[in-house]
Amino acid sequence: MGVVLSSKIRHICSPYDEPSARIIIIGLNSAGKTTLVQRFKNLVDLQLNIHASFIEHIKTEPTFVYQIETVHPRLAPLAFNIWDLGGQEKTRELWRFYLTGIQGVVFVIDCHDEQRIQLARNELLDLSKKLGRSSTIPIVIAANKQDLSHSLRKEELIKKLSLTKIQSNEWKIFEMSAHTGGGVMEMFSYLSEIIHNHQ
Ligand SMILES: Nc1nc2c(ncn2[C@@H]2O[C@H](COP(=O)(O)OP(=O)(O)O)[C@@H](O)[C@H]2O)c(=O)[nH]1
Ligand SMILES: [Mg+2]
Repeated sequence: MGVVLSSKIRHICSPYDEPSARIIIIGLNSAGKTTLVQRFKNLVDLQLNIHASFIEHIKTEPTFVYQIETVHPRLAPLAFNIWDLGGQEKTRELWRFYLTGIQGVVFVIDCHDEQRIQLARNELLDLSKKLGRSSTIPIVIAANKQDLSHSLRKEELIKKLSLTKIQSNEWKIFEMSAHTGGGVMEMFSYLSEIIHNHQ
């Protein structure tokens, strides 16, 4: 079936009976979605386990349909069930099937790939339409690959993605690097708080 299920699917529900939020991570292929999820898990491991170490190079394979990870950050009000969806052209047509029951979206942008920014913009605006006019599901935009020189910064990205056209959903941009981990915890903390406040 080509469905890649993570070997780490241990719990769709939280094992500690703590509240959890179902979120999807989407964006074009190679934007850094899988690296971002794995970096988040690594940073949480570092918080929780003194024997954990920072993974210098996170290796990823192309995600064909989806992978699921469950992450329990310390001190955050919610755990996350994260659905990391494939971003290839054919797979993007399937995103709409994963929108039911979600509480948040992380849209990852490769800020070093200016050539595909318009394509990413169209997918993002299309997603916000699919979520519906009255949707209050927060969209967080991960402005990824900030460690590379000439990456687009937040202000330019707001213009290039026409973010002001998104009226129904709350959105916020976070500059980050899934490689260095910069900005990653801030984004997930924000998402956790905002979803918690909506509940
Ligand atoms: N320089 C840099 N490269 C990154 C970053 N995040 C991901 N990558 C690289 O981008 C490529 C695609 O990453 P991947 O996570 O598989 O993308 P996905 O298709 O969106 O899941 C890989 O070579 C990653 O090492 C980042 O923050 N900085
Ligand atoms: Mg992937």
